[in-house]
Amino acid sequence: MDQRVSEPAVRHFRTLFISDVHLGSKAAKTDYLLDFLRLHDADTIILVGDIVDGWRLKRSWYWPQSCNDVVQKLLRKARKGTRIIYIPGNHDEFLRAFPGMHFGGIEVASRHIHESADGLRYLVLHGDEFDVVVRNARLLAYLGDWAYDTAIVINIGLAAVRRRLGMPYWSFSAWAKQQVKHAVNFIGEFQTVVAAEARKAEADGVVCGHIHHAVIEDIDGIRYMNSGDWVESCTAIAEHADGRMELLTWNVLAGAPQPAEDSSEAQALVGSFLARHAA
Ligand SMILES: [Mn+2]
Repeated sequence: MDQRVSEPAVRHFRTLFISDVHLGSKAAKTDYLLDFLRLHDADTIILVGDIVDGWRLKRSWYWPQSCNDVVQKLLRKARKGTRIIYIPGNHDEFLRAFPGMHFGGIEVASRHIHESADGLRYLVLHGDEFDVVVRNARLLAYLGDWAYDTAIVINIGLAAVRRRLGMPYWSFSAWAKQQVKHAVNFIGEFQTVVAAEARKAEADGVVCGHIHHAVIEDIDGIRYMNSGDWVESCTAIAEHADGRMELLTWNVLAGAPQPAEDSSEAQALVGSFLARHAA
């Protein structure tokens, strides 16, 4: 598993999409992500949600040095000129209260339109807002567009109420993944719904996360890309200089061990956020 080879070169991309790291969860593969971030660079890095697992942290604090190292690595890239956009997911929804905000050079946005080098428009979002649609796909298809849009608004509203009451976000996808028999069907439904949303936004494609299932494929003429996760699969979507998209998997540690970075900045940033907003 731990195969170290001689120092590999840093790969540079136009864009990197990373999602579902779940920092603060013991399952987060932070050592693999650190290794990946050290050996991969980009003009723009888009964090597609669930980077920090705020709900897990609220239940019990788990924040080892490697979590600070990941935050520090990203802040350093931002300082060196990488544009970093953070699209919150349901596990880091405390950031959703701050669209348009910048912290440490990182921009927070609820959604983003990414224009690729080959002139295509990609809608970038986390994807949890479609849980309710996937769950009730058949009913909503029957009731039509109005019910579909209303269901999404109600889902967002309910999430806000649960948040105010200190209740965790109820994730349909997490529940559905436990129901193994339904999981394959669920992934297909989710992909279809997200692709339809991209078409509504007049985009050529979509980049999302949330369901921890990395893939690049065409769905009904829409390029559907899911950047996967760093809990199990250790995947990212990379855009080459010419706009070509590639799914990267980083499940072998390649880099040499490195000293821990100065984490005071990362610690202060995360600490102040959680103190104010996840208390
Ligand atoms: Mn999610």
